[in-house]
Amino acid sequence: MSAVHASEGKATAPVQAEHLVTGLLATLDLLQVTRSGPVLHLRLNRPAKRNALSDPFIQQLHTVFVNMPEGVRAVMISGEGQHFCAGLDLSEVVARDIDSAVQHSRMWHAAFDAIQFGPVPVVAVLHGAVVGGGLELASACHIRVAEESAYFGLPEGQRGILVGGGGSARIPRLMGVARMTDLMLTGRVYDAQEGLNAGLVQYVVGAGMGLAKGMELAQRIATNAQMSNYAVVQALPQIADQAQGLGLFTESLMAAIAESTPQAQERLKAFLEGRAGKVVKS
Ligand code: 1HE
Repeated sequence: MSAVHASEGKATAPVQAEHLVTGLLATLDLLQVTRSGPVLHLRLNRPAKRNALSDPFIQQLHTVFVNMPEGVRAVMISGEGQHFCAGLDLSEVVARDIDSAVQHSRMWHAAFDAIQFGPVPVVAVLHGAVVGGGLELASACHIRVAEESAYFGLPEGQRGILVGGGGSARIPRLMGVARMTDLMLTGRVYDAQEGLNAGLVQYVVGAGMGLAKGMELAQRIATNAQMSNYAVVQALPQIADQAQGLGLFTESLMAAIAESTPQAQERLKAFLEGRAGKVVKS
């Protein structure tokens, strides 16, 4: 564990017990939303259907990210039941015509863009099946923690469809086009360790350890200066897509904005006065 996660020189506050939120987010029936201090925890809550993503489910996810409660600094997403998410609700696909199919995919894009380019970093805790649209959802998050039970697949090829939730843009940026092509054409399934080796996830933990690890990371992320976190989740993917010259210019602008915030000024001063944590080995 790094020693620089201390906020302005103080030890990280103990994790508060999770409590159910009130208001709009409490009315969402497919998500259970709880809060622990600055961390909002979203549980995909349709275990009988393996958290398959129906239209209302996608809309409810979107609702959370455009109605982020005051003071939330990081989000954790996990799945109830034996699996993180079985992907698209296949029962809804059957009756769709071409116009509504395009609009359906665009609805997923809007929701997952709201996650990736939303106000705060998002940690996904993965277990069991993380397949199809479930992997697309995970790839819209910023940090992915996999329990050993997690497995990753893109069964769209077998179902006669293609990814439509942003997977073709996001997943190759994590694992490369060749690996994604292999998963889609052959139906290959990666286990948690293979997902780690391929760059799909950043952490693998033992059975039942995912939520604790995800919450530890989310709480630590929440202690960073807000503008630094915002710059990481907004600017890094944009810069990666830009030509180098434009990317460097974007970096200069974003760096100047981040370092000019009062939070940054206070943190820099704290280090210089010996009040902040040092960088040490894990
Ligand atoms: C579903 C779905 C679903 C389960 N849509 N209802 N995704 C897939 O191709 C994955 C399909 N699902 C599976 O392979 C398996 O269900 C699992 C490996 C995830 C879980 O297996 P298991 O044995 O624990 O559960 P189950 O018995 O298969 O399923 C339990 C119930 O969930 C059952 O319904 P029930 O009414 O008979 O109890 C299943 O029908 C239901 N269920 N998965 C609808 N996906 C934007 S484009 C994205 C494109 C994609 O995501 S394609 C990949 C779709």
